[in-house]
Parts: sequence; structure tokens; C-alpha cells
Amino acid sequence: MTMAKRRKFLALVAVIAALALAVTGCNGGGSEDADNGGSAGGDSVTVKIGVSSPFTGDVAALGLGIKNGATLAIEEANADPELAELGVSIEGMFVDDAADPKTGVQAARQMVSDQSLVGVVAHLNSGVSIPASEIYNQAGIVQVSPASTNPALTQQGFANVFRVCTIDTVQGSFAGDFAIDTLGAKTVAVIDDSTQYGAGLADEFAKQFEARGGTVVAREKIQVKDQDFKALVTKINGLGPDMIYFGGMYTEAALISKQAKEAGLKVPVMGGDGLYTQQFVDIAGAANAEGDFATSVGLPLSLQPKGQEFSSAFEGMFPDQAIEAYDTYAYDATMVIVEAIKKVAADLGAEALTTAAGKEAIVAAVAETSYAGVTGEVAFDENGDTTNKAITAYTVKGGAWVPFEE
Ligand code: ABU
Repeated sequence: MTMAKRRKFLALVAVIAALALAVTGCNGGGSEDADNGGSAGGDSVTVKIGVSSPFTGDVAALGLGIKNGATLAIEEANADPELAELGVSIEGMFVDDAADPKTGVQAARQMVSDQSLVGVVAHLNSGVSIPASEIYNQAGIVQVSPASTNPALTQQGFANVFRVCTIDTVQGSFAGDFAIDTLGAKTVAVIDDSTQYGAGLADEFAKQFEARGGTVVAREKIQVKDQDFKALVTKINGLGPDMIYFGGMYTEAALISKQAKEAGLKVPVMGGDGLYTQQFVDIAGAANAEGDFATSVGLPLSLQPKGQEFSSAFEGMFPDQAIEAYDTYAYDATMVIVEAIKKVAADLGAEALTTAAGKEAIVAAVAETSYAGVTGEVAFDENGDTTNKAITAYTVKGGAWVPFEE
């Protein structure tokens, strides 16, 4: 059965189950429970999964994609008769972190203050995920990041922190090898956006590029929201590198690509997963972006084990929106939490989910995840990092990112 058909089937089953529960009086009407913060009545409990990423600002394309992927997963989970039989329903709690560490910490505080919160799918930016993880840790809430790739996130000794995307030591060294082996680059100008993600990824790239015999002719830093890179690209042009590597997100990367090409520096710009969105091409201009490169975590959507099914279901729910880099990862991150909710509800009862013991059991269940996700098999190592270390290289061809083929 396809994912779209399965969704329709599950929705029908859920309606029948809900009607049956209403007739037998087991569903109790879902009144707000002040003690546990969830809607509880009889055997039915509503728990919340928080979803926080940038819904506004310069990286909102990727952040809203995370929101979409999680929304789809929550809808499908609520149509799952197994969850209904366990007396659980799930509500999404969506909070904009604006890609800003302070706003992200506020978002984390807001979410954990709701006692019905049992897990979060958060955040996009490593520089937000890392400080916010302290809040989730103190509250005993499981955090599964769909997209934060800086290694430090899972090196803090927090048992509640996980991610379904691989890390920048993997991505950066892959990119360094790709630049040497596939692009044949001998010299590179390396720029980063001074964030934990951007600086960390650029360092990993430069380390591998040099280890493989390449030369870094310039190591520059910009700030997020900078817009004028003319002096920077003019300086780099004078050094004549074979390529530019940028650690950062798509808006600044696209402006660097555009202004470099306009200044006559017609070499490829390459970056990481923060560039992998059509927005990069649109901001740079298709002609400027043509031949640029990005790496991103995992497999291309068409090669993800359930990518086609996800695409059909996504199109049904968001007919006017494109699937962004992290939508399937947000979907899988959400489903990992849903699976843990089901396990704990089965073991301890639905009423336990919003208790401290229930939340602790959810963390333990996520650590033991073995889930056949859209992106592939989802499991975590001892740090909470995904065991899926796939990276794919993309290039802009004909005005769109496509998987790179030699
Ligand atoms: N990994 C891309 C999203 C940016 C970050 O990790 O900060």
C-alpha cells in the first residue's frame, strides 16, 4: 500500500475507532487536565510534540520545511489506530526560533513549560540547538534535531539529545575529498559565517582539503545578514583560487556566488547542506549559480527508501510547496518520538506519558530506536548521533540543484 493510500486507510480507521470510543464512552471528551497539562479523560491523553525552527527570516525556507515534515508525521500518527487504541492523541506545538540562539532558548522554555510536552523536533541551526538543548535536558524532554549538524550538539553528555542528520566532521571531510578528487581543485578560498555550524564545517573542509594536498589561499569570515561582499570577492579574485568554499547558510552563500561572478571571479562556490535549497539559486540568479556545488546529508529524495511515498503524501497536504532538504528528516524525527510514545503508553499506560517517569522512559525508548524511516533505517549511537552517515553532492544544473554525476 502506498503512503498516500495508507494515510487514507488510517484516517478512515481512526474515524471508526473514534466513533467506537465515543459510543462506548471510553474517550471521555478530552477535557484539559491541570495536573499533567494534557487533555485527559478516561483512557485518552493528548500529548504535545514541540516543533521549533526558523519560520521567519533568511533561512525560513529550510525551517518551514521542517515544520511541514513534522506536521505531516503528526497527522499520520493521529490516523494510526494503534495510537488510538493506546488512548493517545498528539498535538503539534509550533514555535518560531527565527534562527536566533536567544529566541531559540525562549522557544525551548516556552515549550517545556507545557507539561503535556513529551518531545521536541528542534532545531535547524546548530547555534540554536546547542543552547536550547540545555533547557530540554533540565526538563527531561527528548530532543531530536532533524538538521543541526555541528558535532558539539551531541558531545555534551546529554542523554536526551539525538539527531537524525549526520555531522559536519563527516560532511566536511566528504566535501574536501570531493573538491580534490572530483573537481580537481588545487587552491581554495574558504569563508564562513562565524556561526558554530558555518565555522565548524569550513574548518573540517579546509582540514581535509589541506590533508589531501590542496592549498587554502584565504580564510575569511563574514557575519550572518551581511549583504555586501564586493570587497571580499575582489580580494579573493586577486588570489586566483580554483574555487570558493563557504560554511554557512543559503542567503549569504547565494549573495557571495552572485557578487563573485559579477566581479569576474567565475569559479564554483561550494558549501554544505545550508545551501541545498532552490532559494540559493533564486537569490544568486540561475546563471550565477550554475555549476555551484553543495553537499547535503543523506540520499537524494528520489533514492530515500520511502521518498516517493513521502512525496505523494506531502503533495496531498502541501500542494503548493516544494520539499526542502530537511522535510523527510523532520518527518522521521517526529516518527521516532511517536514510536517512543507508543512504547511508553503500552508499557506504562497513556496517563504516564506526561509524568517525569514517562518522559524519562520516552528518552530511553528513543535511544533504542530501530525505525524504518523515509530517509532509511533510523538508529542512534551512544552519543545520540544517527548511524546513517550518507552524504550526497549536488550541483546547480539548468537552474536547479541535481545530484552530481560525473
Ligand atoms: N546543518 C544545516 C543547518 C545549519 C546548522 O547545522 O546550523
